Amino acid sequence: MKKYDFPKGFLWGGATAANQIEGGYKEGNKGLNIADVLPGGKERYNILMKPGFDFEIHEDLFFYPNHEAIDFYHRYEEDIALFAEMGFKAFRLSIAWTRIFPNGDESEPNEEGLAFYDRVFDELQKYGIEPVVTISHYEMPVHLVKEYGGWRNRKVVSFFERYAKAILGRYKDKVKYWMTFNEINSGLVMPINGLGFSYQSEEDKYQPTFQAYHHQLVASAIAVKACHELIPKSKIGCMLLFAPVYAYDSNPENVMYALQEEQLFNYFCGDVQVRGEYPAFIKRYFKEHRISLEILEGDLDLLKDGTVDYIGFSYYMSRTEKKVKSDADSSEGNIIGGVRNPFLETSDWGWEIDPEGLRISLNKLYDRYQKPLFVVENGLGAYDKEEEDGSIHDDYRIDYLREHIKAMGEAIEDGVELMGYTSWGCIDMVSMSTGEFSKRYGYIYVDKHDDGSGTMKRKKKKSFYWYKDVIESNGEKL
Ligand code: BGP
Repeated sequence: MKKYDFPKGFLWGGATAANQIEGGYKEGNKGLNIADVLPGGKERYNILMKPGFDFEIHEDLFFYPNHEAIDFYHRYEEDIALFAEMGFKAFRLSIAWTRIFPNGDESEPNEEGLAFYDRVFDELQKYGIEPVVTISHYEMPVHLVKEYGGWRNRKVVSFFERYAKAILGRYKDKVKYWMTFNEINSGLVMPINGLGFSYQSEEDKYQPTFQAYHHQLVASAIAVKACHELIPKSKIGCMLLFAPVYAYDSNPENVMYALQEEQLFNYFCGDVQVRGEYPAFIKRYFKEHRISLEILEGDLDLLKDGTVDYIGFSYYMSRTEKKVKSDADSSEGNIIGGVRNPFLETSDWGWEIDPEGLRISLNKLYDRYQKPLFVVENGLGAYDKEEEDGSIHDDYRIDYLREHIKAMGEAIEDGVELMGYTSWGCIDMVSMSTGEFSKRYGYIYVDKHDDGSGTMKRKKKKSFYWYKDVIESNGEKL
């Protein structure tokens, strides 16, 4: 097999988010966040994708998988020891905003929450694992959603600033790699997670959404600036959900449509965060949809001063588009839409599997921005089966990851500057879109099930040993 030349110091590791692993949803004075009020199962997907959710907890109707998650809150030592055994160089995690500011609008941070992440970072340091911290990963305080209307409200910028500065200052000697908002562009399809509000009508897709984005982009720039000031040796990135858009065929109408979808979904936020200004293409879109942003004095300077050092992105799938679609074309399950690509197979949840698309994404992003890239999420959600002897042979996961790692190796040969790879869900956890435990990504199995039962016991899958070899050989042994 061809051997790839990954750079020295490449950050191999795994990625998680606080709300999907920690549990302890009321411990240590933690407040409620969006993920805490999302039920598991079928309801969840509808809530994320459809208008009209009310952000209340209905204890009698639903099961809330994030409340316990996989109990990382109490088991982080055991989990980090397992990551160290695999040889992780980096571990991506997020800080739960509501552990630090339970309601989001307090004036002082919550010491118990701060102390928890001190313990986690110290544990990582013990093994020489670099934390890669997402400041906000789909976990806005519910209070900010209900009382302020999420990111639509300008006041949230200051609340976020207080939160970001509190953690940047506190962990300045422990954390070098940061990212502001997880998959910031995903708010265009899942506004609840990303922007902290639920569409009540089609119209909400335009003016309110982009005003909320303006606030969030300003908040991101403030955090980037603060990070540079407080931690001079740090690197702070944006984090995009990147799914390269292919035209369905060579019909120029479809090519143009695919290009526009790519501009809006893949590049709108990144252009602001990387280049420090709104891209030219968005002006026409704003005009056509009667969007007029309220921009305060100084905002545009802030955007210029708060550009990121690297581009973190998640990659799970590509997307294929044509201008006129029928229901029969639909790529059902491909979470960000598009039409079915006849050349690709899909995961059990309908996500199209496309390793070459990762090489394409890396080339597109590097061509556009010439900044270091970091693949901070990628992986296969699959059902795992425990054999009678308790072992788990997840060869399908190994195949998926191998092909994607090869694609990164090819992109590096293409000239792309790549900092690292933290595959998603290095340990099984709650799925973001389904709220299920049975959609598993991990190298480490967790005995926890969709009905909430299970011992929480951790177990190494076959992929655990495979990934350990990959890291040990710096990507030579695939
Ligand atoms: C990304 C999110 C993660 C995550 C992953 C897999 O969009 O940043 O939070 O969970 O997707 O998605 P899922 O859990 O729905 O399979």
